[in-house]
Amino acid sequence: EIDIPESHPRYESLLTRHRIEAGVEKGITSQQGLIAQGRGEAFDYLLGEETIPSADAAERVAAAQLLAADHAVLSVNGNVAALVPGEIVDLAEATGADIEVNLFNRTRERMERIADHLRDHGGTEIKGLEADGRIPGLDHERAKVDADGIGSADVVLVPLEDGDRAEALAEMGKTEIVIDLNPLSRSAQSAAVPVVDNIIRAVPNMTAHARELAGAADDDLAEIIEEFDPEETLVAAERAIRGGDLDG
Ligand code: PTJ
Repeated sequence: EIDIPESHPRYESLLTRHRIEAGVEKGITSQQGLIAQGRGEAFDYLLGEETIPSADAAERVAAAQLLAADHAVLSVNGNVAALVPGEIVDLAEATGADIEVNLFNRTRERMERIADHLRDHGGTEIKGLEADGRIPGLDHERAKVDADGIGSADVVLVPLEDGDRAEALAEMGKTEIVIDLNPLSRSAQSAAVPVVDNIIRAVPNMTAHARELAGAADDDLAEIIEEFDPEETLVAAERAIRGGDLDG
């Protein structure tokens, strides 16, 4: 990677930026991914660049959802692949979820590069290239999914997702876990489990929660899921952003 002193006050933010840049250079991340990252950073700055308690709680619920699912899928786009490739593979292993490459700006070349990149980080079966399923209500390219992946999943993790697709997936009846630093985004608003945190922190923390919950009984997972209120989480995140109340 690059040489940023760990003592630098914006160490994590600079490292993240560098990973996105390297992703663009490798043909993994789209140019629009740079803009998306900038948008995310602004919210992260306001959140204090830390996992607020309400986000940690949502990450635990997300882990419970993934463990309780019949068929969970982790959706990976160009930003996710650049920022947390190995961490996504770890989360898939900890929860038994599938990994599917699913792009907003879909090109065959980028699909393949991302799948290769995930395999370089330990991923084995990477879905997304079949594209034999469709999300209703979206235009052709943006609707493509694997029939035996997102197409038949009951729970999907869609980090940094575009609002239209997040809404369309929710309308298909899928339980949607969204990671998005903007609590006002349509993606976060349409999620069953909105996680308002940087994906860099969110994914490893979900894995830690999944490992801790691995032996939990079905009833206990169901209770964790049942008690969660997505609206409350969004309100807490917005309060933290507006007021700097990090206990939000
Ligand atoms: O690789 P592709 O073609 O699938 O394209 C991926 C992007 C992200 C470019 C595409 O889906 C897009 O344009 O997304 P948006 O509409 O910019 O939405 C991305 C959301 O993710 C925004 O609300 C950002 O605030 C948020 N975000 C950006 N970086 C992070 C983030 N959330 C969490 N962690 C981040 N590091």
